[in-house]
Amino acid sequence: MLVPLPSRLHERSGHFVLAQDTALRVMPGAEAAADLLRSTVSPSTGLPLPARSDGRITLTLDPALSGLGPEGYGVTISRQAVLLRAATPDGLRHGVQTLRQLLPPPALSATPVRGVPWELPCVEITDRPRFPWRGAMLDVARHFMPIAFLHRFVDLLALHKLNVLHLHLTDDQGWRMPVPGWPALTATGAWRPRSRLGRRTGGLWDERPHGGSYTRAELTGLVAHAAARGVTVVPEIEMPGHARAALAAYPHLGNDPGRELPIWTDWGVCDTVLGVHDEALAFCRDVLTEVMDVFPSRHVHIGGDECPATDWETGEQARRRARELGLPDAAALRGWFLRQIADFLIAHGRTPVTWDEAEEGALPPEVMTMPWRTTGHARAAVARGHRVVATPIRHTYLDYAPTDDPDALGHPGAVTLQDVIGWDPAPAAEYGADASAVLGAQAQLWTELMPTPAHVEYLAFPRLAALAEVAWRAPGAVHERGPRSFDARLVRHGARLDALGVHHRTPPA
Ligand code: TNX
Repeated sequence: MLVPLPSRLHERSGHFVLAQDTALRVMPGAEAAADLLRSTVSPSTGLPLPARSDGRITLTLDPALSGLGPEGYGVTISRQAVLLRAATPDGLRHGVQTLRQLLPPPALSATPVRGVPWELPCVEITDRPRFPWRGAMLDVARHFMPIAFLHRFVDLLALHKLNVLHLHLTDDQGWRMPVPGWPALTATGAWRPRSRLGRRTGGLWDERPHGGSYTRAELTGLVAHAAARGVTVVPEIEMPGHARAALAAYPHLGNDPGRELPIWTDWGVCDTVLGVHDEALAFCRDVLTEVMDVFPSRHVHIGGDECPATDWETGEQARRRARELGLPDAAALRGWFLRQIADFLIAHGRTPVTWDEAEEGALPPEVMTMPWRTTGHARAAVARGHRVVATPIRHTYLDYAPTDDPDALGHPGAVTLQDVIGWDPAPAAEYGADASAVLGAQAQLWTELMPTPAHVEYLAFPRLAALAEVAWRAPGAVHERGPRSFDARLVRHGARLDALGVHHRTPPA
């Protein structure tokens, strides 16, 4: 039934029936959860669910449940009453998502549905997540995604009890966030004249200009929408590589003062990277100052991956900088650059995050790492004292095709549903006493091959539901068979995704 699978679930016979006069008994501190329940369930069911002191659905904060951690909750449904309890508002929110999933799937529809008996099965649930970080990264740089879709995507994350939306806001092909004092970032850097269509090998181009950027108000609105659903928006600004859009807007931030380069229209790893002079670092600090103002998230991602040293090896300024710093070679400038920026964020009370290659440059242990290559890179980062969120390409890159079919959407080299659901983000046998350094797991949706929200949804689901499950469920639950197996629960979950209008794949039975 539920996705992700709860830690403890007892099914009883009978149902609690919701009717026009069913009311919510909302105890102090549970108001936000009650609003979330009403705003998601009333449009489809037509049930007003008013707050009343004699309501039969009780939502209450209960410190007795603090043993379940900051996100745990309990749900008890009998024929007469529903009780949702948690020690925290976040726990209550997860309980609300459980109630939404326990209702018949049409309850998830955005528009009124008639003729469905709105009943909840009698159950006793005690639930808590395995990991505190359960995320999805969405790349809005390669293809711009409308703000309305980001709201919808947050709603979908919350339904799966995922609690982090990692927004990849800048890359070679587009810059999506306005920064005061740097207007060309979005005026110039948000637009490209054409886009490669599909994979690099295809040789096809979409000749339409593509682009877009968010306003500050849209981004703060997204942060608030997400917070009301227990989701933190973690922003990412890529540096010093994957920065061609910024360089197209402000060529003097690069390594050759005389060079003007257009925004990149291809996919892959771009040779042009930020300069290492004071202006380039000041620019990054300026951008991150605005980022910290818009995004309250403790974690701020600064990229750090795929940064070729060609520009620095050939650039006079960069070579001089490397010499002055006593670095062994120009490539070592990456670690130095990221260290300057990481120190800046740490001084402002934030936790920097980088992709794994970056951290080879001896970053301080405060820097959190996303090891995206192999499990070996994850273990190496942990051994160096970093905390990590597991993001291995083989299990979490949902921009790879879901099957080996050569016509399947996504990069070749399938990441199948089984690759996701059969994965343990922190196997005890590998990490031993270090397992607590693994904060969680996250899916990646790089959008080179996803020009529209529909493409994103299709590659995300149902594999993102599987990711949500491995990040939430207790490790022992991998072996659930029968009606509680993931495959069995996915059948009903597909009906939920249908009710939500999500473009999703239906794996063959
Ligand atoms: C590698 S993973 C990248 C991205 C691409 C992705 C495509 C990582 C940190 N960098 O720039 O979009 O591969 O799968």
